[in-house]
Amino acid sequence: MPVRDYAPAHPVLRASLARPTPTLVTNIESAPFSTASARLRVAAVHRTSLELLHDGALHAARLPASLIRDPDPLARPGVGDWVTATRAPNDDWQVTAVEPRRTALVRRAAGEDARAQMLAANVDVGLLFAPLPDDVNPRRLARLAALAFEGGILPVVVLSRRDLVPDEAVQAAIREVEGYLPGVPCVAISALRDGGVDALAPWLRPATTIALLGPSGAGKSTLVNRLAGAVVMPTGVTSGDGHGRHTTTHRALILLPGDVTVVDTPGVREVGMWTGGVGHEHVFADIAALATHCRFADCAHDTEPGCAVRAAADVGTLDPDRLAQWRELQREVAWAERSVHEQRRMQRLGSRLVKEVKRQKGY
Ligand SMILES: Nc1nc2c(ncn2[C@@H]2O[C@H](COP(=O)(O)OP(=O)(O)OP(=O)(O)O)[C@@H](O)[C@H]2O)c(=O)[nH]1
Ligand SMILES: [Mg+2]
Ligand SMILES: [Zn+2]
Repeated sequence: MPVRDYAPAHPVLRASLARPTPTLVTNIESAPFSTASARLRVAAVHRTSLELLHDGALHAARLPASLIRDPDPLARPGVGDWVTATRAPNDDWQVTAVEPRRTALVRRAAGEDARAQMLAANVDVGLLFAPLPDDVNPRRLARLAALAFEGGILPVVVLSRRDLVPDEAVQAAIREVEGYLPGVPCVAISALRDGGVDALAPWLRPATTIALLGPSGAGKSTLVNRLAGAVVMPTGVTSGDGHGRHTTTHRALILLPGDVTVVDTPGVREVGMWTGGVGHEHVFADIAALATHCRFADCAHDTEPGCAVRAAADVGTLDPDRLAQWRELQREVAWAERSVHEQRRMQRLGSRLVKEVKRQKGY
C-alpha cells in the first residue's frame, strides 16, 4: 500500500512531531528498580496513565509528569503511538520516550477553543464509515478524508449496513460518494451478515494499522468483532432513527489475526479541521488544478477577475457545492492557525511579564 511520507503542513503539528525524543526522556538512571526497557504500542490513553500492548498483553504504564503537564495536546502519547518504557520488578511500567509519529489523525477538539486532538497515531488506512440507508453525507466524508490525507493516511469510505437497502440504492450511494470524492476508494459492506467484508481485503495487509471513524451506530465495533472472529468490543443498539448510542467511549487499539492492528473510535458525526494544506489539495485536487489557470497566483476564487475556478463552477464543470465546501474548510483552517498564533503570542507575552516581575522583585 503506497502511503506517502508524513509531512504535516501545520507548524504546530510539525513542531510537535519534530520534538526531539530526549526532551521526553526522564532520567532513566534515577528511575527506581528499572530492570528492563522495551518498545511498546499505546493501546489506550487515560489522564495520567496509558495501556501498553506488549507480547499480546496489556500493561498499565505511568506517564512522566512533564508529559502530563505539557500544554500541547499533541505532545502526549496517543493511541497508536510507539513508546519506550521501563519495567520495574513489580510490573510497574513508566514511559520514558515517545517515538516521532509516522502519520497522525488530528482533528480540532470539540468546544470553542482552538485545540488539537489526536485521534490515532501511526495509522496507514482510515476507514471512514457512513451508514446506509440514510446517513451517507459526502460533505462529512470529505472532511474526514481531508483529515486522513493531511495526516499521511489513506482514506477509504465504507458504506456500512448494506443489508438494509436494495442493491440499486447501494450502487447509487457509491456513485454519489465517488462523484464528490474522486480518487477515494468507496466500498459497501454489511458487518452483520458478512456482506462484502472481503472488499476490505486490499487494505487489511499484514503490519498495517487501520483506524475506524464515523458516526455512532455505523457498525464500527461490529466490524472489529467480525474481523477479530470474537467479541472484543461491545456493540450497541441503534434507536428507531438508526442513530447509535455512543457505545464505544474510548479509542482502543486491537490486534487482529493476520498482523493487522485496528483502532476503534467513539462515534463522531462532524469533525473540525485543524490543519489544511495537503488534505485539501488531495480532496479538492480538481480545484487545485483549475486554480493554476487563475489570473492571480493567490486567487481566493471569490470576486477576483480571471478566476478559472469560479468560471468552472458557473458553467457546471465544477460542482458548486464542492467549491462552497472548499471555501468553508479554508476558512476553518485559517481560523485555527490564527488562534494558535494568538495563543502563542499570549504565552510569550505571559512569560515575558513573569520575567519582568521577577527582575523587578530581584529574584
Ligand atoms: N443491519 C445491520 N446492523 C448492523 C450492521 N453493523 C452493525 N449493526 C448494528 O448496529 C448497531 C450499532 O453497531 P456498533 O458496532 O455498536 O456501532 P459503532 O459504530 O461501533 O457505534 P459507536 O461505538 O456508538 O460509535 C448494533 O446493533 C449492530 O448490531 C450491519 O452491517 N447491518
Ligand atoms: Mg463502537
Ligand atoms: Zn481563482
